[in-house]
Amino acid sequence: MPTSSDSYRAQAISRAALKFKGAEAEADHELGWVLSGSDVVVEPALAATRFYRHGWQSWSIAGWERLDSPPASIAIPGLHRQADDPALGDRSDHVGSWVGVIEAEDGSAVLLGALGTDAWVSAGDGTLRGVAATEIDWFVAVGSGDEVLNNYGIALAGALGTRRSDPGAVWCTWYSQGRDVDSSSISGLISDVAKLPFDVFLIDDGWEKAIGNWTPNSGFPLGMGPVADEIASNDMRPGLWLAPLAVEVAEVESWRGCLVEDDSGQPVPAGRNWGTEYFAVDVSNKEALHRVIDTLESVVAWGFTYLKLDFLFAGAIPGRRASEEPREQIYRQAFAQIRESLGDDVHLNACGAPVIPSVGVFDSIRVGPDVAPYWESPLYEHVRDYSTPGTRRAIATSLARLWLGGAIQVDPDVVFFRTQQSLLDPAQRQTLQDLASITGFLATSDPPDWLDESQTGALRDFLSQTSEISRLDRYRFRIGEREVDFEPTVNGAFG
Ligand code: 9PG
Repeated sequence: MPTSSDSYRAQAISRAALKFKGAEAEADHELGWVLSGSDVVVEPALAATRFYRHGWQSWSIAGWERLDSPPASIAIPGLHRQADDPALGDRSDHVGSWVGVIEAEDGSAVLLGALGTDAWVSAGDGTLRGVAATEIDWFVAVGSGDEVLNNYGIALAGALGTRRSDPGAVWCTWYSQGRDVDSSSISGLISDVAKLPFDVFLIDDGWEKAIGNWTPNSGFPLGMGPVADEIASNDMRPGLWLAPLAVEVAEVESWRGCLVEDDSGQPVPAGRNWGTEYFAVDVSNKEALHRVIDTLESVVAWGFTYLKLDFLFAGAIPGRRASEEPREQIYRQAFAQIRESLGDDVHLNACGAPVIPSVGVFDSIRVGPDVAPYWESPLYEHVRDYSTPGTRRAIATSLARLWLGGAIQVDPDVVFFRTQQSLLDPAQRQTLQDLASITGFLATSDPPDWLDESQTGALRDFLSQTSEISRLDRYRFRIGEREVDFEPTVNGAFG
């Protein structure tokens, strides 16, 4: 995917038309300017009408919102905590995590983005304000909205490092098997999937004893090692899902003293899933971090070298920890240490993860909520929980985060070819497949025996695609001979 977007470059406003306030220092950057400070303001002479909002973690909203209407918000307060940064839950202004862009009707835009962690950017009265927990560097750029975002991605890679790596084609159990996995069903799937050109066979949620107890349950009586061997002997890379920082109620006792707490010393609930409330491992606590590292090292020793690490935002929720350092800094340092222990050959895929703190440590990151074998859930109408699965919003969010590709491989989640157990129509399936082609991250969960001959053919073509891809504007792309327009998908996706 080209990251340059010369074909729709807007008039860049000049440095003279920008005012910087609150910065301790200012320097030139190849692609803009760098300010240092913990509370900085950029005042462009720009009649902005749109704000690029960037949500905190993989499942949070990302996209362009109109400045003259209130930002999309989560209707049920309790749901906010696993949908976006809990610290921003009561904000009603236009605010996003780490980065914000304001854009005028003619396409001219100004970006303010953190080159560090623990930071927010808000828009008000034609200005951008960045607030951070400590003094950090901020990147400022002018140009078209998409151009400044791409440049921010490049600047981020420079500041935080990049480990962008494409894992090849991934077959994942989740979107067809759910948690219903065991060694015999997996065995059948391995031999079927191996007949197609997949590189990674990923066992998602369902193999573990409990969230917080990362040992195999009774569905895997011989343990996970033999399963990894079976995957490897079928010429695929063994992949495993874990939520290493989440702890369900029944496991809290075993993690006593190792969890993020509130001011009264009680573990802070990070969210609700698996029919239980779950809590968060304090990775600034040495004992806790070592326990997480031991778990991940055992998994690698079993033979799994592609790890989908999920519900990672739990590691960065607000609360009391062993260290008083800012929470995202703690998260980032912990994963730097985890990376160091596991080595460079293990592919770490981040999911439900605070985005910018994951850059430079993870190889790839989920950039939207879960897809689902339906376009939009009827429940969504009432609940407005943007983190809930649904293909339309997954596409809209991932598309709005393509610029991250300059710093980390983006993962838009799996695509569907099946019609069995799916409500997606052909055009919806194609739109999802097109987005995956653009990101280069190719994954599915369709069991080969759910596909008819033509669907299998389409999956094969998808996995061996070589089409030239170029971006025409914010929503339109050319894929080979076809022109693809995501605007109808994105428009109203968060309404
Ligand atoms: C396994 C799944 C899959 C999936 C992940 C994650 O409540 N929530 O907001 C919520 C969001 C996503 C989610 C589960 C719950 O799915 O994204 O790919 O691995 O966990 O349990």
